[in-house]
Amino acid sequence: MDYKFLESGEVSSYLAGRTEILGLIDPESIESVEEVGDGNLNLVFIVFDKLGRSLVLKQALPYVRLVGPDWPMTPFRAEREAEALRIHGELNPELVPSVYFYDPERFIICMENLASYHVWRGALINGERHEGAGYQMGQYVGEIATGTSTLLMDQQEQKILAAKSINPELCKITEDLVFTEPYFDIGRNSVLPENLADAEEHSLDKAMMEAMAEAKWKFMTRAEALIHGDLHTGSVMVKFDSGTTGSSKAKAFDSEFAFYGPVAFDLGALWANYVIAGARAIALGENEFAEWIISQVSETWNGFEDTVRRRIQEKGKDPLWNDVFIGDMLSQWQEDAWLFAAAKMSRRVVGLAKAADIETLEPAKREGAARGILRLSRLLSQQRLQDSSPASFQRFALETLISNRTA
Ligand code: SR1
Ligand code: MG
Repeated sequence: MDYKFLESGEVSSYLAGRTEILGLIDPESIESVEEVGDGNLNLVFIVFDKLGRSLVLKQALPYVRLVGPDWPMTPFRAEREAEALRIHGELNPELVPSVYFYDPERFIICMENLASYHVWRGALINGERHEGAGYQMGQYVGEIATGTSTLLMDQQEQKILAAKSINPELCKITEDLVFTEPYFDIGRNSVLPENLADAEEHSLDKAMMEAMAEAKWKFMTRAEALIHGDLHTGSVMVKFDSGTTGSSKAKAFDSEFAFYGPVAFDLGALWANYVIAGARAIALGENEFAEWIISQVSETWNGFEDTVRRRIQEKGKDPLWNDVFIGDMLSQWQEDAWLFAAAKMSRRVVGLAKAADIETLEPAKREGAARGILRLSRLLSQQRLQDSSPASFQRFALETLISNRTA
């Protein structure tokens, strides 16, 4: 494969003549090009012209950026991302950045620069409360759960889209890093010396391993909807909404892991990352802020459930998919969200690709935060079978994180 890295010096000529960006930026008066990619996989450039207009160029590298060329990775994932952004954006025009064009030869997505937004993980680390962000992300997942599944899509169109949306290489990353490697280390796991015993206890827990087998099987076989596939707080941008006092706007991006998978995986990813942010706040003695963060579990669930019920009422066509069936589906998604949240929170503690919320804590505080997350993930993986309400999830999360705090 002939692969050409995008260089900042060529951005002006690269954009020249692209009719899709006419009026959005002037390629002949580019003022600045800054590479800002802080994720694990890609190159990301923010481009400004002399009038202050901007856009983003995101190029999928032919390897995993976090590790380097020793871990090759298909750049065709950019096509999956561009398609998911387009489809999710049609269902959620307010909750997804616009795509201006996709370049299949250079694996580059040209998209809206969310100039006044910040990555949610960073905003949480800074102690910002973005009211409404959790609910909006629940709405986003609810629109996808209904709008890309056979709940609302035309049966033929849905099958064709599902066939086109396979993303085997990116799914394999998740299957390995999230479900298997935390229990069967192939040399990519790491923790503080003070947490070695916690990591060992975690990896040897038989009940947890059984739960993870169930989680991995569901991830690999439940082709329900075109899910985001990596919906942590680093995949969400937030900003305070100047128009509405006390509320914020949120947008989901970075959907290169999108594939037809279980809806609850996206919910669980959000919940897990609220726990991770909450663990940081508790480690720093900010319990009130931690309570607010963890309350986003219910907020997200409410946004999701409201959207699913509303969409089925407005547009549902299949008479078999009545209120009783939708109620059963919601119960199953709720229980599975606990399962996936358990998987997603512990992998960020023991496995490759950790979370800045925890990693930037001084070791004495990180020790308790990491231990609390590992213990909580095991508790959640079992307790989901008794009571899978978001309120109960939140109670377990706060109690466990507080009781394991160190320093
Ligand atoms: C090798 S990629 C590591 C992680 O980064 C992404 O955000 C996904 O969560 C993936 O597991
Ligand atoms: Mg990402």
